[in-house]
Amino acid sequence: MAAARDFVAAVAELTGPDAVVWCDGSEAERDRLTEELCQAGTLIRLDPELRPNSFLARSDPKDVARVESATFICSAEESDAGPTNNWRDPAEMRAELLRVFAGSMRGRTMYVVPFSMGPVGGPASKVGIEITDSPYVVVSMRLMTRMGEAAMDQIDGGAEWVPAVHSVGMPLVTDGAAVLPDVPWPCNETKYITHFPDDREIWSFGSGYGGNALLGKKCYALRIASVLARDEGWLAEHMLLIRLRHADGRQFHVAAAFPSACGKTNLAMLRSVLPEWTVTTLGDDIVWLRPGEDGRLWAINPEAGFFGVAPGTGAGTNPTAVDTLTHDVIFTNVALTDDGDVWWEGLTPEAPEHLIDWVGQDWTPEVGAETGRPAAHPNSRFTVSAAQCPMIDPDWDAGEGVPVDLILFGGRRASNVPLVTAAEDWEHGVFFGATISSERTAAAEGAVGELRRDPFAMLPFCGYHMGDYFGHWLSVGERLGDRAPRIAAVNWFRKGADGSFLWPGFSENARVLDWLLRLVDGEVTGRQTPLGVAPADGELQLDGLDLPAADLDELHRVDPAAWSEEADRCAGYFAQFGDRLPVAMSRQLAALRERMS
Ligand code: GTP
Ligand code: SPV
Ligand code: MN
Repeated sequence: MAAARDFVAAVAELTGPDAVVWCDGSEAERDRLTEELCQAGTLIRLDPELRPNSFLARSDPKDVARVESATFICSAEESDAGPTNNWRDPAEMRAELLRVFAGSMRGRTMYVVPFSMGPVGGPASKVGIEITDSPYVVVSMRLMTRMGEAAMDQIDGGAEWVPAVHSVGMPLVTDGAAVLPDVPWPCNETKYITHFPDDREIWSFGSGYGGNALLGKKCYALRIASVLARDEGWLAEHMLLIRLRHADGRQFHVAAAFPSACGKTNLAMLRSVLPEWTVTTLGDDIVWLRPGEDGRLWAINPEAGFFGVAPGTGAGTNPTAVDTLTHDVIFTNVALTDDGDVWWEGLTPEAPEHLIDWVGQDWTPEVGAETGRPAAHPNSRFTVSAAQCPMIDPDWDAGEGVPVDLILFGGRRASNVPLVTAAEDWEHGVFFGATISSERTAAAEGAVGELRRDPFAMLPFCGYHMGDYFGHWLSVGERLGDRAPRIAAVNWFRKGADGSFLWPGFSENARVLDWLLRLVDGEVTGRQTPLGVAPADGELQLDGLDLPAADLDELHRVDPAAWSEEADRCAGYFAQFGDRLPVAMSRQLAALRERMS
């Protein structure tokens, strides 16, 4: 407790805010902050009838996504960050942070935000304190985590906590004591999203957006937590989590790792086209998994809300998300309608006749067509409490979590990767995870569409050496033995010769889950392919689906020549891990090569 207060005092001393406010997480506090944010022009209150208690924020156009190039893992040894992370010497980074944070909150209020990842006091939960000069971050953290007094009580009661310091990096008082005007979305060209895994500490400077600023999410629940998980024998993963109940009473839990903007929120809110299955949502982005006393792998969602991609979310693709967003939502970088509501590409088939786009300019479908500018930024997002999702699972808040039966890995692959392949065993499944590649999306800066390797969908989120991380997955599997969940690879994004998706996706994905769960239960056996186990003829339930036989063949096709090239690329990728690549992964790669020849 003293440590927490000393830490807050030290950060205040360094950053020089006008005031320090300890947040209690109350509704009154939220109302006060949103009112202030509206006054400041950061938030626009949406029409209270159409979208009660909801707001629109427009970020600085230079602060719209995670900045992977400015994300650092500052472990004592460079080799512990590994070749897939940016590393900085911790002492050098601390010196740089002292420099940029010095006076960075002048003229602003510093908020102290205690939060719990996982239900407060739960056996797998962890606490932290985010210190921030962004009230937008405070109201977002209130939706995304269990924030406020109850979390602080845990810290006061002696729970280990992670300090997480955040500044938008735009003081309102200069070194020469001149007072500057504020802007709706303060940020800084210089950005540092830094992690000190040895000290379990997070410092983030210069951005107010998403995972750069809501430090409980990627920084804590993935980068720092993956290190804790390595040391303590569990897994911190970029996964969704759902429960599927069969009409006959059986139930299963499925976790799935897909890269950013590759369909986790959609699958998390799956409305099954197969009437025998009912899905409920447990989480859409992060899952903490630990071997339980019964030898099974138990999962919790450490978050309390959804920070979901808006574009592409509509009644046809994700009706549950649409129904979740009817009130108490913070939208960021979507378009504003003339009646004070929001819109984004894909919300409805046709755009309204007039909008204010995400940069605050007039937008019409004609302007959009002429300029190619979307009305909503491709990485525009909604922030909303999970509790108001109409299909949230009754146990989503349960501290002990749920036992996992099936783990999926997937990415966006226009070619080569079949619709579904089950792994032979855990080691083969770890190889699936280690070899995920995906076309880049707008969730991070960089060229959209470019194919990149994204092992376990954790490339931007693993807090230590990726080779060691593969090894850690293998060791967890050894511990679970025959109680380990089944693992499978899926790809909803394979395209035909005309460039359109072959698989209808969305609610139809239930057909793939149905086959996999029947495989888990021994009802079907599948057929062997050079990649693993695929549905045998007739096993995939396709009734009611208008899918040409040729498309189905293409969805399942395994092209040996293309896969030999995949294997070469994979070998090139694995080479960077040197002797920290587990032998099991080289063995799996060699086996794949042999099956392709
Ligand atoms: P992060 O929040 O960034 O980690 O991503 P996420 O994986 O939760 O992303 P989300 O579910 O919001 O993915 C959004 C994008 O995936 C949208 O463009 C959707 O249209 C697309 N998408 C989701 N499911 C499917 C599917 O089954 N088929 C196709 N073709 N697209 C899909
Ligand atoms: C992702 O990019 O995977 C997200 C959004 O879930 S952010 O929180 O910004 O990282
Ligand atoms: Mn994510």
